[in-house]
Amino acid sequence: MTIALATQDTEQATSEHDRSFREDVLRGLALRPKQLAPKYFYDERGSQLFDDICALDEYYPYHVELELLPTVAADLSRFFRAEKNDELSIVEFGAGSLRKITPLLNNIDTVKNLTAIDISEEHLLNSCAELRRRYSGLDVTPLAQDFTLPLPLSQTGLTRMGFFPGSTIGNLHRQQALEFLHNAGQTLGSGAYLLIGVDTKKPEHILHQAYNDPRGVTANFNKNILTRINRELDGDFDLMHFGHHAFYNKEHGRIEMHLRSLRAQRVQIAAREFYFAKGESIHTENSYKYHPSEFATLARKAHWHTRRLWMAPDDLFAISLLQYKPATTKIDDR
Ligand code: AVJ
Repeated sequence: MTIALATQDTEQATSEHDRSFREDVLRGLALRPKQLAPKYFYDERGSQLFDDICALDEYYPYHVELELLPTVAADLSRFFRAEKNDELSIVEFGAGSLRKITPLLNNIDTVKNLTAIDISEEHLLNSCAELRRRYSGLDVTPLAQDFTLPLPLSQTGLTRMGFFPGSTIGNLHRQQALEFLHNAGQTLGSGAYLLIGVDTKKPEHILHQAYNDPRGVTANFNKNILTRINRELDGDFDLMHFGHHAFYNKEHGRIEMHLRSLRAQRVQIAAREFYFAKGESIHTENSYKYHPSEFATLARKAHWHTRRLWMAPDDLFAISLLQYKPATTKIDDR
């Protein structure tokens, strides 16, 4: 029953999504510097390319977090038992291929239901179907939408835990991250938990390699957004004349990805024309890196308190368990 309802919701979200894609692309390419939102990477092909990135040795955030998760899950199982929260409802933000939920489900036997939110509908529905086959007692609800939007969650009476792995929060700049944390708190409710994976600051060459793999998978992932614009918005980008450019911006503590115009050129999109100077770039993604203490301070500003912190070997990645305790009075909010 939940499944039928969720399907209706996703159909609505999809047409809205198509409209905003067109508007966002036209608006973003009219800005200086030109920019596109990273959520638009994830059409069917883009989601596949992201999975290919995760298979690369250079892309450490995926492997390192996945290796840390069984330990986290075993600790969590004990933690929730001690807190007397017997049954758990998990909401995964930006669920993608749903590979990271497995260690949690295998180690915590009190998870009753899972709401999986992801913008890539096909990909999400396939992953949810597979999960249902593997965990027959689990109630799985897909929601195909932008995970930063408010969620229509039904009351369950269970303890809620948001799950936001992969350092996807790194795509958001500080203000957006605060907004996300605030909204997640409002949706999940007072006392709820959020298990969040956050990539750390580290020697630059490690970061550089992760976003400049020698096989060019990341470059293809980046350029796929142009292919998508060509197909869905009647564009005529020539992929030969754009280059992948990713670097660590130390001042802002983030990896930036750009698509750089390799020559002066004009591009048509939805019957409009856009001019690119040689060397001009489209900023397609930020991936912020946080020291664990930096992240705890940010979360605290949105009333999320750090209850546990797990660090991967060499501090390559961090996973935090936060708890939402919104201030009840203004005096509290210092
Ligand atoms: C899925 C947003 C966490 O920022 O590392 C991977 C996306 N971009 N390689 C990241 C990505 C280039 C990834 N996130």
